[in-house]
Amino acid sequence: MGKKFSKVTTSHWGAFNVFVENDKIIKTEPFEADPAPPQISELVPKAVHHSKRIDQPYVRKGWIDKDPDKLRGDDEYIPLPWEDALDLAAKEITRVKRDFGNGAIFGGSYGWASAGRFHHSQSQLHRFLNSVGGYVSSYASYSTGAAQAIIPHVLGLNFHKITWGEINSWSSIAKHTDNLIIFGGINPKNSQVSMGGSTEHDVAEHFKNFKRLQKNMVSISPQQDDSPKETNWLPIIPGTDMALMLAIAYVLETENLADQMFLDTHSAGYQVFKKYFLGTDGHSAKTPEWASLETGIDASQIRDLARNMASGRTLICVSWSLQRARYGEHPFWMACVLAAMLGQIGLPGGGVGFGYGAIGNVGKTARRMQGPLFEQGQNPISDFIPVSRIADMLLNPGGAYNFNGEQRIYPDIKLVYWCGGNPFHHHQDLNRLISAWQHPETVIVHEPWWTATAQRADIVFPATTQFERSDLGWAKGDPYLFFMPQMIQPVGLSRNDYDIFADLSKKLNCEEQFTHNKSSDEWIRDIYNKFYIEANSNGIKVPNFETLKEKNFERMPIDSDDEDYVPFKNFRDDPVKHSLGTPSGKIEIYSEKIAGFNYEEIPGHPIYNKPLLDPKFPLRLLSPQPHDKLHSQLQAAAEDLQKHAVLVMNPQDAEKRGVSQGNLVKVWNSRGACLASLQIEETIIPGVVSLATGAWFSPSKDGLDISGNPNVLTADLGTSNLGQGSAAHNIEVQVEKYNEN
Ligand SMILES: Nc1nc2c(c(=O)[nH]1)N[C@H]1C(S)=C(S)[C@@H](COP(=O)(O)OP(=O)(O)OC[C@H]3O[C@@H](n4cnc5c(=O)[nH]c(N)nc54)[C@H](O)[C@@H]3O)O[C@H]1N2
Ligand SMILES: Nc1nc2c(c(=O)[nH]1)N[C@H]1C(S)=C(S)[C@@H](COP(=O)(O)OP(=O)(O)OC[C@H]3O[C@@H](n4cnc5c(=O)[nH]c(N)nc54)[C@H](O)[C@@H]3O)O[C@H]1N2
Ligand SMILES: [Mo]
Repeated sequence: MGKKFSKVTTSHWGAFNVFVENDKIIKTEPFEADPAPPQISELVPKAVHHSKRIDQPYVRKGWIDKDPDKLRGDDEYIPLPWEDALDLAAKEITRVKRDFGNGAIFGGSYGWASAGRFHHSQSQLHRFLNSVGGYVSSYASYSTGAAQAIIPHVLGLNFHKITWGEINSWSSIAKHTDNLIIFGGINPKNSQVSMGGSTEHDVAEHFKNFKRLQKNMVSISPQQDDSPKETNWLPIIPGTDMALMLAIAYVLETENLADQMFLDTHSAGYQVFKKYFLGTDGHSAKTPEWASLETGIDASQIRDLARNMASGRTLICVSWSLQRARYGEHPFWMACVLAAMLGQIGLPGGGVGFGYGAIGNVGKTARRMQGPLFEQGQNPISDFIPVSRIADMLLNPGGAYNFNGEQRIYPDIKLVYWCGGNPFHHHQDLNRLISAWQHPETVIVHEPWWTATAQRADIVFPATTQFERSDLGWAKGDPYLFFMPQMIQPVGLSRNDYDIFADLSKKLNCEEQFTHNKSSDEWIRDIYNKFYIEANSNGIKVPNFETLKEKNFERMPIDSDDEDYVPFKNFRDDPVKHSLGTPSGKIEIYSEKIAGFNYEEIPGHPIYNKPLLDPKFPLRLLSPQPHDKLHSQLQAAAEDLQKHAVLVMNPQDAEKRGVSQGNLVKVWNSRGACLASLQIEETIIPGVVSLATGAWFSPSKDGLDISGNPNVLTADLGTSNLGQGSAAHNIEVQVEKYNEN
């Protein structure tokens, strides 16, 4: 490794230049083609060489001593040589397999880990566990659990197919859309991030362009800065978008603005649903006056909004955050209903779009192609849980639960294996997870840093970061290809996830199956070569492996070829020949199937369920994504700069509590408490506070989380019996000034 050099790498943040001196990362600089480069240059070098890196393998003392009084999270760690740690893990996997079967191993291992097509932690773990006979997996994501369940019932398509395929591109919006009606915002800060990276961050640019084009842009959100300043802010009380949408439906119907012809030919069940919002089925009528009381928006503004939406080409954009809350399926379903009522599904720049800006590559036009892929193999175990039911599963082995029309049984998990995620950052109600986490007999974790999850494992394997190994960089929707060169030697005794699993597979007699007798470098070359052949045979010219390695990166000539793609056009043109994959073949405004599940909170059509909040805690807490980090990553360095996370509060609420800018505050409810540093802003509505995710959960002896992780406060309830998605947003809290000592 040369003494001093710089090279480009990519990450979930996109690409950047890395400067190395004497085997240390000294700084990073923006990638030249990125108009809005990520602001992580200070954090990367500090985090990679931080004292919180795990320097070698460890075992938890109480686990090895079989001491039941020592709990995970409150114990010591004993350093172990690699060989001994690997032996321990292999023996434990063998024991659990023999005594309980592979159905007692949970390998869901949700988490973003690092970019890179080969060293993708989850794929590595899944391939390894498949080689040893399988594992209980997890379904869907924390990001879009409810959406993935509801959208196929309504539009007959997998949610990812819509996100990456049936969507208007940014340029199509620029050309055709008059009204951009945005629920939950389109935030350039969120679009900085994408699975595998977005290289040219351009969301903010699109909005400047839309402004020049004089589009009508409305951002309906509890926080003004959820959308670029070019949009008009319509503040709303969180969790009440459904009420607003129903009132829009009411206006469209009663003012003859709904496209009855489109509804007749392309949707099913409108007549039944209509009775609900008109109030002719015994429910109250969903008038603008009714919705005004729920949403905090004037009835006249609701009327104007509905009339505007019916004039010109309208795209309804819904942020993923709306479904990351209790009853989150409804606003997603209802957005499809409104788009059907406007009759613009299948017209350029019209209809509905989910998650623009949520991650950077949504709406981009790079040609869809399969990137370099590391195969995970087949899992012989079919059992799974909806991803965010992890604590329920651990607390209720053998317990029954509902999911999307099925009644399922939670498995009895004896061994949890996590590689590339941080459940003690990402899961809701962390105090509940602490109890649940005591249930398995063994927890094995691979991590580069001593995260709260690593600190709650029995066997801890130190993993390299992406800078300590070579890899391939590619992301869906992005035109770039990267060879991500190894920059520095592994820090401490850390090893690549692949090499750890390769050694374990040797000890478990499945080495051949897991490694195919290849080193990681051979794998990288081979998966690239496969991709190279496929891409070239599809007419996409990509460089060969040696050339890419030499050049470091390449921009593929694949943009713009589906820029003008019109989602659902075929269905619009001929709904019989190109029927949707729903039971009726049409957009299901009423779903017999969902009605047949008999779930009270989600009957056969979308309804408004008032958020159920404990009135003892008067503020509503939002927990959005952090602007300066990817979830909890790089937090080792970030928390050195800022010890407590930041709570955003409206001046009126601050005044009531006698708290001021920069004060340390305690945020609490019946589930837990944390500290935060107060930021007072007019950009958030009164009654609502916002605390971004990303802090490293650090409870003090009395359970107060010093870091400010909102998940000590959030509720661990599924979105509904249908989706069982994570419901992190919109929970109740109280805030007061915190006096240290
Ligand atoms: N309250 C609330 N909670 C939320 C959300 C919310 O909106 N509100 N959002 C949810 C959502 S959408 C998500 S996606 C989750 C995100 O939750 P996670 O994806 O779990 O969060 P990360 O911090 O990205 O965790 C990835 C971990 O992988 C580690 N890692 C990085 N590279 C490697 C590697 O090469 N090998 C190994 N072994 N480990 C590696 C990192 O150090 C880090 O600890 O959070 C969820 N939680
Ligand atoms: N910088 C950065 N970007 C990220 C990530 C990151 O960690 N850091 N994580 C990525 C991941 S994994 C994901 S899944 C996406 C998530 O993308 P989103 O789900 O879009 O993002 P959030 O930040 O959770 O929420 C966006 C905003 O929604 C608003 N909101 C919350 N509840 C409601 C409601 O009931 N009604 C309305 N109208 N608005 C509401 C909040 O004010 C919040 O700021 O972000 C991605 N982008
Ligand atoms: Mo996510």
